[in-house]
Amino acid sequence: MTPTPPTDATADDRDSETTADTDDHLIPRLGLPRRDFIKAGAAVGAMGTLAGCTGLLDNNGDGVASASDVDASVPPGELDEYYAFLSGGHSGDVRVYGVPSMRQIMRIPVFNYESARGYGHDDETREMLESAGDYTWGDAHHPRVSQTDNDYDGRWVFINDKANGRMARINLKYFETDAIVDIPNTQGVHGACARLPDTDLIFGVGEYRVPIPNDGRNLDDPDAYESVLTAIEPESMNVVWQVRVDGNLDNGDGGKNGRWFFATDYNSDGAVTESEMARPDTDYLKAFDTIAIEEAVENGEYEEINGVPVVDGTTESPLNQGDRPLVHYVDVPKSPHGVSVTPDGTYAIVSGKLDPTCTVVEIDRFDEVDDPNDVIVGQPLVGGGPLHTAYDGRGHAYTTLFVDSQVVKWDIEAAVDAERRSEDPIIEKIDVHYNPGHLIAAESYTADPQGDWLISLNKLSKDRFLPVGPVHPENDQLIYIGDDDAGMQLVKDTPAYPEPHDASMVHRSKIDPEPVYDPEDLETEYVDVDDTEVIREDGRVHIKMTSQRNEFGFHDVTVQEGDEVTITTTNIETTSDLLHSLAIPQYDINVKLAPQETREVTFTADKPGVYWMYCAYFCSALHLEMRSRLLVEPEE
Ligand code: RUQ
Ligand code: CUA
Repeated sequence: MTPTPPTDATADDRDSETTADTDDHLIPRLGLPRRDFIKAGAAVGAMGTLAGCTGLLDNNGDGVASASDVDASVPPGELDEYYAFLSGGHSGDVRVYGVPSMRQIMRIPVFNYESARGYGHDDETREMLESAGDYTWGDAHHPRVSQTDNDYDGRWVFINDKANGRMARINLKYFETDAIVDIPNTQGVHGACARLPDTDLIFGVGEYRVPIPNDGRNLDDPDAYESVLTAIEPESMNVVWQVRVDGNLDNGDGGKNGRWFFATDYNSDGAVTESEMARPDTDYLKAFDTIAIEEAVENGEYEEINGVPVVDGTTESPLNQGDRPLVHYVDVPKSPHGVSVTPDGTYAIVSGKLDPTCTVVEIDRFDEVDDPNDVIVGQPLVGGGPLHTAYDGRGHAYTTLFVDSQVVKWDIEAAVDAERRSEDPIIEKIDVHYNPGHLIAAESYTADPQGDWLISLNKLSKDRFLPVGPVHPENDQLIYIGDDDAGMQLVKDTPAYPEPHDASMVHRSKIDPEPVYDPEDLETEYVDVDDTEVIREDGRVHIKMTSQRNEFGFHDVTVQEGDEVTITTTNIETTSDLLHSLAIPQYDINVKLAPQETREVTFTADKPGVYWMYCAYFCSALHLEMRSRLLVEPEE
């Protein structure tokens, strides 16, 4: 999303005071402190960590240092230290980068049909996409990696579809999407987060207010529209409950101790136009007591709507009046956007978006205070257009400033000690190019961030890359944050196809993908050399065949015009990285087959003629010869 800035300001009219502040902190230096040297050294291999003491470069001539002497190159043949999972926005996919090289290693289709991976082209993935709403695209925003005991466990990535109100699960054993659920009673599921420490619930944060159920009632009565928070069970991907609230819901994050979930609300008035939505000086941070909500569901205190127990969490709800309210409403300025919980679980930090502050909320105080606003313990003045906050595990917060085109580093405890709206907790600001949305620090969402790398996901790149027409790439900038003395150091620009939103960064030791499929994990039955056959029955033809270098199990198969044809193909290779595909272009088929993978595709042979079935993955010198004929006999 592109948030509405309070003014039209962009990088070009940055506050000169903050720029000067940046300069002060970005001073040339001789080297990294030892601990950071070790971390950086591990990241880039033994060599080349300090590429001489070059100082900082004013490489775009604006008088501001914008590159550093931290060498983030990863030599050919060497591997990165981190996986970064970046959402693809309205491309609908997830991109996998290696950090610090920022090389894009893989793309994982999620809400988009994609031919290179045959996603949406075989029966199983097509059915998954169609049964979850039959949409052809999605807007993937918030990739969150599953955790156990507040640390990444390498099992799954969950990601929302902001456009169509869906939630998807990516299986990290195979780096592929294995489940999508279309969430009822909501439009535009924005935030996507887990209940921690163990990812036992996934939350979809319902952004758009609509009538519930949305069946034609209350069409033009916005006061009667509602948003819901949705809880999803991660193993089954079933929606287990929802909570309706006043106002709307935007971004979210889970507390670390299995109880709290936080979501921002930029439309507390329930408005339907931009100017009305931006009018109130405060909107809400909502704190959901998920344990109390589960108790209400267990006690039957809900209304079932479209098959889902919906609990009433509005301010007027009787369930919200006692000493254990389901949802606490905290007033925060102004159209707040991101919320994230600090690694130690002490605070939830909310970004003001239309107010130049972040609001620090002490989570334990919810049980102690009568007025929910008394949970606010700090409110540093961070700069223009604060959107999202990440952590280094050393007590610092890093917040993107959309309007100022900067990332600001500030001290969390200093913000608690300082007066409200004070700049004292600010440590430094660094210019980014330009207009950042999210940012992510290595393992920032866990209890133990790594504290070395940070990526600022900038919405605009303007002139940072060769011009490619009116659609510009975005710019994911890599910043080194491992040296508090030297300050934040901008290391790398990375053009990104529109439009990444959020990311999670995971140390490579926590992810262990399989190089080859285990046939046991696949729904479709393995076809071995002895199993190749053609089964014909009442206008249905089932072709079971193998694929291997350099042929399919049949050189030709004849079917009748009008037959419903199913082809099941197994790539019987066991050599890793040796893929085949089954492409029948005139029938719009292209199924990918990784080693030991079996896929099935069904179509109606409604065009008589000769159709080459060929392999679209380059598999050997005789790859072009890997083709067989499908002969469709005309009806008599
Ligand atoms: S949002 S740029 Cu969809 Cu995460 Cu804030
Ligand atoms: Cu098999 Cu190309």
